[in-house]
Amino acid sequence: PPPPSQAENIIFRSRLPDIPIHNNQPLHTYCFEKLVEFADNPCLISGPTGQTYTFAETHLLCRRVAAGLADMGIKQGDVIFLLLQNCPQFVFTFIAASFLGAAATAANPFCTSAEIHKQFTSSGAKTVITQSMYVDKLRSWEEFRDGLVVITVDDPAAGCLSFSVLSSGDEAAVPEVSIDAKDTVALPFSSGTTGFPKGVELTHRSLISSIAQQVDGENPNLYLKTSDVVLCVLPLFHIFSLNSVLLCSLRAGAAVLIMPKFEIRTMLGYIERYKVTVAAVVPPLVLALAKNPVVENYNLSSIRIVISGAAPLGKELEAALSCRLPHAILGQGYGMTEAGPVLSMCPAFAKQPTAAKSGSCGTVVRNAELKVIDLETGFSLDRNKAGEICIRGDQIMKGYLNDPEATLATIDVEGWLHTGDAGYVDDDDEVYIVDRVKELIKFKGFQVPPAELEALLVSHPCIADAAVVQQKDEAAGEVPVAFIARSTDNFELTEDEVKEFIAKQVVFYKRLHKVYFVHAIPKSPAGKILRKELRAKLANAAA
Ligand code: 4UU
Repeated sequence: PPPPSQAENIIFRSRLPDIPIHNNQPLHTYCFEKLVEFADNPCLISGPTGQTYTFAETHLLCRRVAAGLADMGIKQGDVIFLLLQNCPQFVFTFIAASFLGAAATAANPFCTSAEIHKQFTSSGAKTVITQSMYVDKLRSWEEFRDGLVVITVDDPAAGCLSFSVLSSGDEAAVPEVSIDAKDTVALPFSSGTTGFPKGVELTHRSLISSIAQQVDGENPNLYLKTSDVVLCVLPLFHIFSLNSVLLCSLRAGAAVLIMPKFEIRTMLGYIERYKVTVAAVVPPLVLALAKNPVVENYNLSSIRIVISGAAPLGKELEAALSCRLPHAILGQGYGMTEAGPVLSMCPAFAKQPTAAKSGSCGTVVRNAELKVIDLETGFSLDRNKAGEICIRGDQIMKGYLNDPEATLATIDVEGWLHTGDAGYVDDDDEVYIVDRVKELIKFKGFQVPPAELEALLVSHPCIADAAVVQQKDEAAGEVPVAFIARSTDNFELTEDEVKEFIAKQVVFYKRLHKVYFVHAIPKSPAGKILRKELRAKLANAAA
């Protein structure tokens, strides 16, 4: 539908002035713009091996891998599939793709073979970079049998190539390509406001704009120094870590401490040993840092900034962590894959910090416009009034890959991206999220798309109809639960059978935590599931 007409939009902007952003160049050029200045500084530190790559070494490896990929036939416009835990090779390959004018899509290696295959085919990827322990997930694919090139960063499994075929490329032989700022460079997957996961086309321009909005200018909103050591424990296949940890650090000249997976003692040990100064976390990690008794045994005094994002952070939790890290600035970033991803960031992270209140997601990033619209009328709302948050600027996605319909449903004709988050802006320009009006469920910050689970459920012969919604959960924030209408003659289907049926087919965070049997799923006249009604049912049952 066309946007409703309102004489004038009420638009919120950053507390910080706009800055010039040179987003007309390739992402790798922008990230390594100050290579000469940073050349000998540590860039990537591998936690498990302790191996450090300087900026010069990192840049060299990125170019070698780019040449290696080109030798294997990867061309401009191709997509490379990363199925990796965090590791330096993730970084080399991601940046190498940028050099070639190609794009990288990264999937969670914990996903099932079928989940990974969906992303693989939908992204149109050509080559897979993974670890030998995940190769079994690819073996059943037709593409694998037909000779798909699979490269492993460790000792190659049967039928795979070693990463050394890439890293031994000739850095002087990186093909010259002419990259348009509107070319896609990263293709993370997100279900957005509705439906199945889709490829989110983030261009060179979107990512440069987003990084610049965070770390560029005289007074960066997120002030990273060349002496900083930034903790990279959140997975690089998710946009929070990829953008705000990795790419922002490359741009600002900070070192990135790479951890393949979260383990509390290992993480605390690294923080102490490498003197981590900036930690990007999700609320369950804040919980661990604030409440786990083992934290007392480590010296975490090097930490000066903790950025929490990807899910709501409770005030009590923030206060509890504050007690443990009295010298650190705690604050939130608010992001969404489609938004490039950052919409707002705590202003206390700035070089010239300004105060932020507990519970706020910070202020809208600079060089961007944010509005809050009435869910019914679409008209923009004034301060302190909650509605759907919309964002506009060069940082947002180009669109969903091969899905113009979903793109149009998310970015309107005036260029506003509709987030599906309900929130408001207060008198001090701070953004607060109060609810999620889209169907997406977030388990510890991980995306759980209900549509995916519903499709699996109705494929069961004893299930006539199904709806999946979130239920509040202390540890995970939210967990998916299902309402199920059984086929009339199959009343023997049990809750455990349903849970098991799903658990076999999905990654751990998409598992159902509860099943409610109902006679019918409430639907609108148009046939849409009335999720609000189901969520209200759960809230009433809990009260
Ligand atoms: C309440 O979660 C993300 C990106 C997060 C991010 C990125 C860069 C945070 C800080 C940063 O610097 O992306 P998605 O696409 O996985 O999920 C998006 C959704 C949002 O629409 C919102 O519902 O995750 C929720 N969300 C939050 N909710 C994200 N951040 C927050 C937050 N508080 N701080």
